[in-house]
Amino acid sequence: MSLLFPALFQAATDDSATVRRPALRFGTHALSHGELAVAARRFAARVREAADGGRVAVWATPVLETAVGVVAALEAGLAVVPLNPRSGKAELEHILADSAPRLLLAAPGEELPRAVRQLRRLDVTIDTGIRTGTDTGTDAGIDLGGDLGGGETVPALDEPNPESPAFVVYTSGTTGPPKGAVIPRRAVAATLDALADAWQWTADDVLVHGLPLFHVHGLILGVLGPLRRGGAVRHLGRFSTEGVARELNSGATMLFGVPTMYHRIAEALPGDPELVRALAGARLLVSGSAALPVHDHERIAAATGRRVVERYGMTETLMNTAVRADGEAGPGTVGLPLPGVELRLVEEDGTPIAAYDGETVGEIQVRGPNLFTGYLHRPDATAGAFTADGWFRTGDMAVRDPDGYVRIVGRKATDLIKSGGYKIGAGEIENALLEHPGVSEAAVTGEPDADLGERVVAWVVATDPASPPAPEALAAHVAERLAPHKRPRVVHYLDALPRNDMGKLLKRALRTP
Ligand code: MCA
Ligand code: AMP
Repeated sequence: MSLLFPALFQAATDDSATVRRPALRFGTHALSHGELAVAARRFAARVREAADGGRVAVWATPVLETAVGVVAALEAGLAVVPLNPRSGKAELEHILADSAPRLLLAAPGEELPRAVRQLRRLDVTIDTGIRTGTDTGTDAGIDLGGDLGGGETVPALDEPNPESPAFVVYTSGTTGPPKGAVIPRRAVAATLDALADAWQWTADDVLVHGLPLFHVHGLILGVLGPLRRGGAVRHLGRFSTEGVARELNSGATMLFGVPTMYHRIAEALPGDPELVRALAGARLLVSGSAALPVHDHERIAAATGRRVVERYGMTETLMNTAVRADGEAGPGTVGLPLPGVELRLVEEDGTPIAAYDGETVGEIQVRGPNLFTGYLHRPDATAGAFTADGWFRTGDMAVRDPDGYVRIVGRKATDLIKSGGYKIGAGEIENALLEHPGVSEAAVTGEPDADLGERVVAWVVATDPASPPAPEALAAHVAERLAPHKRPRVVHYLDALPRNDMGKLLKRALRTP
């Protein structure tokens, strides 16, 4: 029998070595696999009762309770809706109305905004079954039959159908509010096992990262990944190059980050010998969520002798390709399709491209067990996302090299912005800006940014051109409604937006001089 529920955490078997191994560490708060199994199973029973089969929202601050709450809800067989604790009012209200969670899990003491206060709240309690004053130390507390010493039993819950939803993760489109991607348990298991194969990821690995826990990258790959392997994750709470150096120099073996984090590492390396030593000694450095600039890749390689490997995925598809641990990690390549993933490039009209010439550009389409099942309450959007024969249209444009390596060269939609690794739809920001009384017209574009990859730029026609709203006021307006990472970093004021004879907005004409 497995330590946690079998299908998602199969690798964490119940041998006594795994039981004692570290599983999760957030600052000074840590749990071994055995402690996590007991705490999650105990809490799962409470979650299951309170949620009554409904979805479970998790207030995803970067703390141990978030990880335990997610594991417990999954063990209870329920779908988790991770919430960005910095979501603004409008975004939060939309997500809650759309996903209708029965319950909200949060760390004790966490102050919640008004929008979530109407939900039933359950504080995540971490009860590892280890009682002081008894001699039933860690081992005795973790009898996997469920006997926790003192005769108390915590039975494992039945493993749900692999097609049942594990997560509903909200992701931006070009227009309208974010859509909830329904990710089944089967996809989580498939993607984590494919990555394990690609990266020789084992129970001996200790991952470090400072990614947010309300997206696929930080939560599914960065927390469930190590747990499924029976290994460990140390979360930094908040990304810093000091934190990365400290953990990699004290036992961590792998680093996950978005390109902005690697950019900040590349900037810091010249003056930080501890950081150089840390990266040079790591087993694997992985970048994802956006393209890693060649310049940063090369600067890190030159300073540390290590090449960052990239993997390519999406909320809807989880992971599609990766540079393998034993593969050739060059700048600008996201590697080979993962085991089980079918990948093709197609022309504008849908014709598959046969060439592996490093030149012919096509849209990436994928099929495989890693895919989501659809957007919640959006059959129209789900249907539009797939071809008639079941390929998912990623909207990412790429070429394939003769050795099969995929290189992403761009994106189909200019109205999708990737900033700091977050996907941001221009439309949702335009709508938020238009709700400001000082804005009569608004357009949003993404522009290259050395740190963020792209920065959000707003083009605004003021209601009163004589006294337009200040850029900071517009940034705060968007941050409060949506989320701080969606706020415009630059605001340009125009007398009119450029339009063609039909009145259609010409976004391509909007470029910072
Ligand atoms: C600034 N702040 C504000 C305002 N201005 N707050 C409210 N109103 C304002 N007007 C605050 C911010 O909240 C934040 O607060 C601080 O100022 C700085 O924010 P910012 O400059 O936006 O960001 P940063 O702190 O520099 O963060 C860079 C980052 C971050 C750490 C790289 O962008 C990040 O964590 N990115 C990860 C994205 C990710 O995980 N994507 C995965 C999705 P404070 O200082 O208190 O924090 S993609 C995915 O999952 C797919 C599957 C894939 O392929 O991986
Ligand atoms: P999201 O929808 O937030 O999950 O972001 C998914 C998108 O991030 C993909 O469609 C790509 O455009 C982009 N992406 C993820 N990983 C990479 C990568 N390694 N290189 C380039 N783009 C990436």
